[in-house]
Amino acid sequence: SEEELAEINGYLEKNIGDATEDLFGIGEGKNVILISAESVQNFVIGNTVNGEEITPFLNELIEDSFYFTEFYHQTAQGKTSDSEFLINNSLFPLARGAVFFTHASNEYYSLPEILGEHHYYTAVLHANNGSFWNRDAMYKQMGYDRFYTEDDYSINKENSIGWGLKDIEFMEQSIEHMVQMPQPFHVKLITLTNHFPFELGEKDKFIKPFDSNSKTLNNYFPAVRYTDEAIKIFFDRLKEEDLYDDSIIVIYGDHYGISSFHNRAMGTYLGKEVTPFIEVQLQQVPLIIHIPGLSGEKNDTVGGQIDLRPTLLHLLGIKAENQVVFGNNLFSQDREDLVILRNGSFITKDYIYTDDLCYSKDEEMKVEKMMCEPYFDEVKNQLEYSDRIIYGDLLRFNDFQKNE
Ligand code: GP9
Ligand code: MN
Repeated sequence: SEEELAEINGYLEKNIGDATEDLFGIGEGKNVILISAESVQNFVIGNTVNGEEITPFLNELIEDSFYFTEFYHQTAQGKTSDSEFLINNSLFPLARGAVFFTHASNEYYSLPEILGEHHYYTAVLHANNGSFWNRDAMYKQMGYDRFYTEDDYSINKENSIGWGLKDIEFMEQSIEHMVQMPQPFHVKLITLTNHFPFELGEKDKFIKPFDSNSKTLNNYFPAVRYTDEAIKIFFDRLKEEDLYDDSIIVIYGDHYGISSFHNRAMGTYLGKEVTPFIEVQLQQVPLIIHIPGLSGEKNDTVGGQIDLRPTLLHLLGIKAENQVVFGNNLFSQDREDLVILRNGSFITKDYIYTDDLCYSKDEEMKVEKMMCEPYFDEVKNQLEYSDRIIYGDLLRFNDFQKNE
């Protein structure tokens, strides 16, 4: 009901961070390009396998970008679609099922809709079937102008592998679509090659696989390396088409690629046992925000996908005061470092809570549960309030939110 939404709003207002002026509006009016990097986890960044870099391009890009060193995915069973939901709405996905399927006819006030109000042309590019994850329905509901699906790409045996069109081909063909778009545009490109089971043709393996008893983990590395190359080519093509200077480019991982099923092999790679404490940290995905002309910096705030929308709106100079959102601007100095994973595990500046145990990040060991307790209510409230919004379709009562 309306009262319910008012209660949730009252709660959220207390939690709104400052209004830091730092970087506010720095990207105003620029194209906003999101790259959803399939299954790319943060542990590959700056790392090597068999002595070879896994993400040479991203490593170089980070040097003149804002790179968030501790950023978590918050997805559940809805995988990629959950990450899209988090980023567009700054709400939590559901604990079970995929909200893209179960609540596609809800009222939302999504990122594409907001950008549309600011005269952006908005589109998603993804060379898969348009109805996968119910995207065609949900994208309409979230206000995208256009969804480029597999029907908009030329796909054949030679240029595809595994799930479909190879990332390099996808990037090249996507640029052809982008040059046709009115500007400013907001696009999201969703890569696909680095998807389980990480299949790759021999000539696309730019680095050698890992050697362990997990074929999945072994093949993960060359597959990530391939996606890194595709992103590099995308940047080259952006520059050639004169789209680079007027764009903000954001690269993030959608969710983990290596499940806990492969913990043994992962432990061999990392050189340490994958305990529940390490496993939570393996839920980190890269977040790189590249703004041409700015040098950027490394940022160690503890953030999650739910925070990306407020962060982007901040950079674009779009005020977000009356929005019903659970994330906050990652550039804010006095934001609370707290990330809540969908299973109820959470991460603060100093602690990790998972499986009913509290761990100290500094000491890398279990500590008294009371150290984590101060966060319990907030974690519970946030997940519950977000769920109530979705189950009750509460945003339909929120007609005061549309500012400007
Ligand atoms: C499919 C792609 C991969 O279109 O998004 O889906 P996933 O299994 O990662 O959710
Ligand atoms: Mn995915």
